[in-house]
Amino acid sequence: HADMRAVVQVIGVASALGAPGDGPAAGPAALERHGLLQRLKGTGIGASWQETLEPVTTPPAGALMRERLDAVGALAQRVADHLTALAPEVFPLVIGGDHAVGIGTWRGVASRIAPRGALGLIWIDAHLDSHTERSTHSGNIHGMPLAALLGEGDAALSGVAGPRLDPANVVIIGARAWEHEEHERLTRLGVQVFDMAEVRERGMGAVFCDALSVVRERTAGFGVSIDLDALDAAAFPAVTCPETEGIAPDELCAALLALRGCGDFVAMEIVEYLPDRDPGGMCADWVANIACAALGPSTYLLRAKEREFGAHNYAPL
Ligand code: 6HN
Ligand code: MN
Ligand code: MN
Ligand code: MN
Repeated sequence: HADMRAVVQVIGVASALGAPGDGPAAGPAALERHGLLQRLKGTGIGASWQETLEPVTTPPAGALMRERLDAVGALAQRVADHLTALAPEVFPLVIGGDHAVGIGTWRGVASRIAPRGALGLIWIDAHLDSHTERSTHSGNIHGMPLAALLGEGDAALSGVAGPRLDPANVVIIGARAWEHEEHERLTRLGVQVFDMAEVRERGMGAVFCDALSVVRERTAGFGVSIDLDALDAAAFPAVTCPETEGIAPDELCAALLALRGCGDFVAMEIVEYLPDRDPGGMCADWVANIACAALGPSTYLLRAKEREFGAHNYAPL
């Protein structure tokens, strides 16, 4: 089924291990049913649904933090290994699941490009996701993945194989709800945060352009992690932790079009889709719009892929 020559390969991670409820585990299957892959192919790119990974063990509700950290860490390691094993020319699109899957995604992607250099990352989120198991208020591990990627917190998460992110190569866009400990951590580490006040003041396009220069400056490639709760809760209610006053979905899509010109854009992740809160499929349509905005064809990307596959051995057009 998986077309090995497809450039974009979708990897679902049907996990809610990091979330307070089990809803996000149903995200990949719901988006697949709603036609995400067909929408991607409809833009003219080669795309296939490569695999959907699931947790091997799911601790019961109310399990101890130790048990939950180990379960999330084990899944993250499997996601990282899975991405590392993909052919080098593949562009992975990871579909969550809650945002804790990002620990696996970005350690795996960083390993893939390590021979060429460091990874940059744009983290689009209403939250900062920079707690550790010691600073968390809620106890939910999806509030911790960015800290873990930066090397902070329990070894089950921060010790997943692969290079740590360098804080200088990471930016957050759209933040508007955080606890002081995670904000202090990011300030200490020097991660640049374009919060929602700045997005409103300067516009999403201008902020995204600045974010791109930061994550591309000292790196061999960069990725984009989209937590759908970055979007305004009124327009996109289908997430676990909805927050008002967020980014408008069409505003996000418009900004993401800039990615089509970036030959060093190496992976994307879309997480926290909650099908239970999307009975009409309106939010699933937005998810497809977002993926297509970022991954649709560009002359730059197609030429780069042609160089790798040979102009006539490459399946997209
Ligand atoms: N997410 N800061 C809050 C917490 O529970 O630690 C919210 C985390 C939300 C995480 O949506 O990916
Ligand atoms: Mn969030
Ligand atoms: Mn609190
Ligand atoms: Mn998040």
